[in-house]
Amino acid sequence: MSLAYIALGANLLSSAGSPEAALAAAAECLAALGRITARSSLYSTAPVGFKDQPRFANAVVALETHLSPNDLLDGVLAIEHDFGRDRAASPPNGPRTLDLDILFFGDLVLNESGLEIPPPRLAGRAFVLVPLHEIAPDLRDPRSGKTVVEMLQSLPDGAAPDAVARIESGLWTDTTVR
Ligand code: PH2
Ligand code: MG
Ligand code: MG
Repeated sequence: MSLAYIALGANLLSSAGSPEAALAAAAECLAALGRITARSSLYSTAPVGFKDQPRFANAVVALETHLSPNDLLDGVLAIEHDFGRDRAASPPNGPRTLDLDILFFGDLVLNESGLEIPPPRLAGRAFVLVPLHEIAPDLRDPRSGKTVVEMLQSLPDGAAPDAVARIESGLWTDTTVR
């Protein structure tokens, strides 16, 4: 059994409805790949990397799973696909109906071309670190040895105050943690 952390993101409408609804529905789908043991709040975040696109809904969940890392990757890519993710239609860092990124898989470090765990840019991304900090502040990046708290403290100052803003959504709150 492994404990994985998965980041959820969306900023386009999908078959599920709003990005917030997509994240709530995607969390239910993730529960079919294991057991969700923790769930951050839902956040509205300023787009990073490609500015000319809507704000994102972001969150992080912890998933206890029997799957291998590659089977978990296949599972999350299938969920992205079910929500209409079209990689060809959008530039890197561009808008998407659903993005599911495996942040951690136990203390595994994986450097495969289609699957890097942890993701190389993790430490610089407040839209991941802020929700992750809520559920796993003391988790360590197995590459750098830094905890989530330390990575968050190392982020450059001066981000806009609303860059990562907690939002209330009944849809998300009702997502089951079993
Ligand atoms: N995902 C990206 C690029 N930029 N910005 C925000 N705010 N949230 C994201 O999830 C996000 C992003 C690439 O996956
Ligand atoms: Mg991503
Ligand atoms: Mg991704």
